[in-house]
Amino acid sequence: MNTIIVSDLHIGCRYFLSEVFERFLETTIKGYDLILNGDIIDDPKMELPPSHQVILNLIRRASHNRRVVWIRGNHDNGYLSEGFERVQFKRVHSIKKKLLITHGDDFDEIMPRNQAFIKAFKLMHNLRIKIGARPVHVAYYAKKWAIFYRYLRKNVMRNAVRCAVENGYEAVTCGHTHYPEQVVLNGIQYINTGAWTEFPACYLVVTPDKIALKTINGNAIN
Ligand SMILES: [Mn+2]
Repeated sequence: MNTIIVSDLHIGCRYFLSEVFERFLETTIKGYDLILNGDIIDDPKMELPPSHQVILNLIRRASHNRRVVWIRGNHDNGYLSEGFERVQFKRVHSIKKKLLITHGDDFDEIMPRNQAFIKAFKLMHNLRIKIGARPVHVAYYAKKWAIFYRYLRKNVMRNAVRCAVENGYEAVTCGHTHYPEQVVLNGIQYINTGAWTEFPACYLVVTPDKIALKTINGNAIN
């Protein structure tokens, strides 16, 4: 069975591209298994706007005629909702010995240790919006901090690749960094599927002979 993998939808977040994702679910993924690789819900305690609730209903419906796996990330860990009996919730998933799939927060040694920095950072982000700057998702703002962001990205990448090597996988895919990329490091393919809170929204297509990262308009990412 062929599989499609997406990550970091952040359903409930004002930047979630709900209409784009709805179209994607109704068209692109027909005939594929679906893997949701973490941070699918932005905040489990928050009530969802109706247009976002629709997406959860579509995911629920999709699970009745294909395999749907929901891998927990740092945002949606502990999320429980009725009607997802056919969805498999887990922290790590794999497709044979070929592809290791996990959100990536376990590989992140930087963010959890820098709570004070994150707090200050969010404060500045909020202040910036209050001053009148165009509101952007906090991850988008983080990308302006190029050196810190690059360090975070590479840290997740290096640890993911190390984990793939140690466990005998040919490739590994994560989300978490909100930065779509497909690279080869130490002979291991590392793919990050980015986020659905900004363009280009990406998805990974896994077939018996290839692993390809694509944007929603069908283009390959590199
Ligand atoms: Mn995320």
